[in-house]
Amino acid sequence: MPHLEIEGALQGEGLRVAIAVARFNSFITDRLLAGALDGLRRHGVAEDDVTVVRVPGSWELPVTVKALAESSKYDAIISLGAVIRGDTPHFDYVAGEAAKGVGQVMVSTGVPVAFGVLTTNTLEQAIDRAGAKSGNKGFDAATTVIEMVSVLRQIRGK
Ligand code: INI
Repeated sequence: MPHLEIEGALQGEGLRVAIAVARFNSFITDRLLAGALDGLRRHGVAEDDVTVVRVPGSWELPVTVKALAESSKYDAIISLGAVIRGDTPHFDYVAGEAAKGVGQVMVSTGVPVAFGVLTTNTLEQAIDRAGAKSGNKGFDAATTVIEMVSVLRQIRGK
């Protein structure tokens, strides 16, 4: 059956991207940021078109992402953080709110936002996902937003 298909292009030329990155667990998040910057650069996003915003922790990501999305200055936003399980329920609150809040901003504003927040049981699992065994989730977040800008522009007919 003939059908139309929409697929995002991985072409970042001209895109303005903001990255909100948590300083908590910066040993990990610095590597996620490096991966995201590499992913943007390698897909054609100009350095001058990228803004990095540092915030204390992943809890602060939703309100930051909201302000960035509502500013209309960015085509896409990447949120980066690392929430690593400890001995208390704190993990669940921070990880849950970060995921829910960032997701709500994307849906309510229509601006693509990548959830590059690691939620892991151990530091080793976080290291694996920040440039070691399991790739770099910051890099993946960069390609995701570039793809989603393209998908949404096609749907919106822009
Ligand atoms: N913030 C994180 O980004 N990761 C964590 O693992 C974490 N833990 O475990 O506490 C964390 N807490 C800080 C939180 O994000 C806020 O910055 C803090 O509660 C102040 O609002």
